[in-house]
Amino acid sequence: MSIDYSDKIPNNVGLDDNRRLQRALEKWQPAYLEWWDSLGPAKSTTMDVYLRTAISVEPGGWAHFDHVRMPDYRWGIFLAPEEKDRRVNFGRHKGEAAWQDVPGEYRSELKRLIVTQGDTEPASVEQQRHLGLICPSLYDLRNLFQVNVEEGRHLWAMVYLLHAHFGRDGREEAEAMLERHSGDPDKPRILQAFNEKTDDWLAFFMFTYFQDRDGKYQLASLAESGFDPLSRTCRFMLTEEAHHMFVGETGIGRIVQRTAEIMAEHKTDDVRPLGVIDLPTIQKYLNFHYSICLDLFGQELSTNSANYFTMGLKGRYQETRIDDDHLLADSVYAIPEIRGGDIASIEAPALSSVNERLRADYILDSQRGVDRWNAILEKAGIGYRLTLPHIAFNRGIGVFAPVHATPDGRIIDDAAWNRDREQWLPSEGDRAFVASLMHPVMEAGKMAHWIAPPAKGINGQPLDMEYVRFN
Ligand code: BYC
Ligand code: FE
Ligand code: FE
Repeated sequence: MSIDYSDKIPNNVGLDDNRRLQRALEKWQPAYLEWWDSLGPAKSTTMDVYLRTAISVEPGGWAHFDHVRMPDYRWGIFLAPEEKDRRVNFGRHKGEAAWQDVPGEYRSELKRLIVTQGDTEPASVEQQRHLGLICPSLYDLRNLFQVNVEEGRHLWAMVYLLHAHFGRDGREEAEAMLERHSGDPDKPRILQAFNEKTDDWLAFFMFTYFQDRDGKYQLASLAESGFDPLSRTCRFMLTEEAHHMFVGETGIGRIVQRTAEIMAEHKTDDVRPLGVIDLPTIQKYLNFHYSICLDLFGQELSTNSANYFTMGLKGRYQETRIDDDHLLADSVYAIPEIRGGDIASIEAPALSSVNERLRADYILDSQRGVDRWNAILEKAGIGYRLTLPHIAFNRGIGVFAPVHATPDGRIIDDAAWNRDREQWLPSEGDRAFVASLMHPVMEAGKMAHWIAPPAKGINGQPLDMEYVRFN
């Protein structure tokens, strides 16, 4: 199905035939644009950016590349194609036809899931607002804006569901999405990781590697939903998520590569005076971003998530490929607990542990990129290795929240934590050092000194193409 960009709101949901919904969304649109102007990418209004836009939602057929004036970008509403005879695939309603309308008895749970998901999208744009001013290259600037416009569209996707299916409450929730702001002391974003600062490009790449990957796992679980419009929306969003994680993985890979080259060339670990980011600082950023993202999966034992599962609203990762009864009535799952100052494991009802299971899937996936970064170090003959810290390290949600643990998983007391935390998490000095490297590089084909060039350009274009033009 192709998408008509002459519409005020490009869409494949038949907005033209639904005047009420169209009017509601057209009313929300100016507030959105005002938000984008004031809290979206800073100073981007004079730029033409080589962006990928969706022109069709069919698999493989939707990517169109062109220079777009940032203020002319058109956010639209796209759902993945309808799957014929789709069913609810898990929980109490397993086997029933998937719902096209919100089941009345699950209205508030569904709304909460959609609001929580929606809230993260504009939050990330706010967190990344100033990065364009200090971009390491036009290639990277373009990638930042690509991520930002897609996160903006993800907000549109959730706002569409709220307007189309939740009446007056939905409209109020849609407005509130633009009223909460990342880091706002009075009206913060819902999930803590979306209130943290993302002030430099090392943080940005860690964000897109780790935090967008939480997006992948949460969206994949929501894509299993028995509420079909949510499933279809999330399935389309997932096609965009891959690029966000690519930006993160290759971004960190390029930083690691540059540092490794300088270390090998000068035969030293002391690379800060040589203008690149030392590996221990990269490890500290990794520790921070990974640990705050583990919190995004919620508590190990969660009645909320058990209910979402039983109700058929939110499944497990790739639910339909799992070989079990999809009811989880009697099965168990191992979850961590603290026993006598040590970390142990107990069996818990699998139904209450779906948050923990999703976190475990996420951890496995997170390791893959770390292995690839280490392969870069190995190839350069550098002995240092990056690692994911222990699951107990620096946690704010769940069983580990009340304790302190080292990156290798030893429980320690407050005094030890306060003494050593700056060895494990970025200190103000570390952040100031990274910030000192962040000078904008805006000449086509040029790269900041602290990062290697990417292996190839966007969409088969040369690296020295003008990915962003200035008017
Ligand atoms: N921060 O029952 P529990 C993305 C609260 S990222 C603050 O364990 P539950 C993106 C919780 O609300 C994907 N509070 O948790 C990435 C509950 O409160 P009540 C975003 C937290 O309900 C990059 C209480 O603690 N999508 O798309 O299972 C760029 C008990 O918790 C946190 C989603 O998250 C936290 N981290 O919640 C752009 C999907 N964790 O009931 C975009 C939608 C828990 O005591 N959300 N709490 O008042 C959900 O599926 C679930 O709500 C959660 C876990 C995964 C967040
Ligand atoms: Fe998103
Ligand atoms: Fe994303």
